[in-house]
Amino acid sequence: MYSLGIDSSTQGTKAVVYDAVAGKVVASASVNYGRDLPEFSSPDGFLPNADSRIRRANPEMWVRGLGLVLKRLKDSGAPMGEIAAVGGCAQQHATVCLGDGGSFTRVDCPIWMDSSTGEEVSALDARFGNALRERTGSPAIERFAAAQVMKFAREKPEAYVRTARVHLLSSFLASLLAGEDAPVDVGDGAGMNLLDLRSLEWDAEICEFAAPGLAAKLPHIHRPGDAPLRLADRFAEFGLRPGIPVVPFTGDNPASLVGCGAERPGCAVISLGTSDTFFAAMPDFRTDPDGFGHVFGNPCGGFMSLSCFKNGSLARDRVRRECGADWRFFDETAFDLTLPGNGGKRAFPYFETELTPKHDATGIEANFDWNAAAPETKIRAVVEGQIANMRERTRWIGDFSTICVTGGASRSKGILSVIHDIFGAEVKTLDATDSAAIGGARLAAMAIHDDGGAE
Ligand code: XUL
Repeated sequence: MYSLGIDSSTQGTKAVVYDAVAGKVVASASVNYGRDLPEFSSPDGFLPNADSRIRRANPEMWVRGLGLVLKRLKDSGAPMGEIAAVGGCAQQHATVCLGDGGSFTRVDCPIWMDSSTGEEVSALDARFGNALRERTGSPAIERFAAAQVMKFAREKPEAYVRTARVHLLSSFLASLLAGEDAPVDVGDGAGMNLLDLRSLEWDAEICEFAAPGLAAKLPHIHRPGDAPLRLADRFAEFGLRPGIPVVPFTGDNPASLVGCGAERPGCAVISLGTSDTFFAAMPDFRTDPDGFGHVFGNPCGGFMSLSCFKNGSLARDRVRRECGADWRFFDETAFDLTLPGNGGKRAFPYFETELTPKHDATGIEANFDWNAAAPETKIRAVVEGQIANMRERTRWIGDFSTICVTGGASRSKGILSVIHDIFGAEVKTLDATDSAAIGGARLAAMAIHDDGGAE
């Protein structure tokens, strides 16, 4: 008995068919928005904009990504008819606005990379101050729904009024699969600045301050253990069995926590993707005193911590290209040619406005002559800069003797050795790099179990 896990990430959609008993992926497929859906003019998964604070995408691209990945999975001969439940996740914080008939009332949805809501963040801060962190697990954050919807309602009041439902991308995709309005899960829902993490209810006061009538436009909340939805008939087209459980989708980071088997406290996870993230299951509710990190719901119950670094894999790729290096050189050779510590040479890539710490998009900031340095020196300097910054900014989460590293860049022996050196921890990787999709599939497998089947 298999489960299906879907991950709608920044740069594409992935799907895995997972055997939860054997703990392995039996089939997979992927779609890259830049290569496979060029008609959306989003080579990196968002519409290019000269203002690096504005990062938006056409939601139709995510709908097409879902259909295409299922078609590819079916065409690859995956055992679609033996799939007993569906789960999944999406990039966090992207909001999708729907009118009464389900049409989009906003065709340029802000994604997690958007940081154009400085004014709204100041207004939330001025009104709620520290209470926002205490109630929702995070201070006012540019990419979160409260600030994003506040801006939308202010700039496009007529479109906001026509909006009947404000979904996260995760709950929107689950709605498509179920053919009915899906709830927001507590993992992804916590990344909105709207959810009271103690009561697991929408905070009526913050919602109303963000935009008039917002609470009524939000989906209901799915708590760990609530009943799943059911797959809509039209997915029979892909060989799936209508009526199988669909577990409400969560965010890609909460899903990765489960995909790495780190849903119980003990092991931290570093996910190296478009964003680099550091997270761990949290036994108690504790917020970042410096205000950069977040507390999210853990889809398996309780909480998780998370710190997010925006200049992740796209920054590494840009440095690699600027160095004229291939991936083998970037992932391995550069680290064989240099020593840990790099003789004190360190560089920080700020190609996108950074979240942790807050920093404008100024490009490379190095403590040595960047242009004159050898490629291997630049590469180690950037990787050590990224990981040292991560270490400093995640001390509030705690010390861990084991770190599970996932995401595309976890294939890099060089990066893994830097994580080991800087965190002083044992470093583990998964056989598959798709921990977010696997996490969705594992959550679905738990629902088969609850449904009377075997995990
Ligand atoms: C987490 C965050 C990113 C996205 C990437 O808060 O913004 O990690 O989830 O998909």
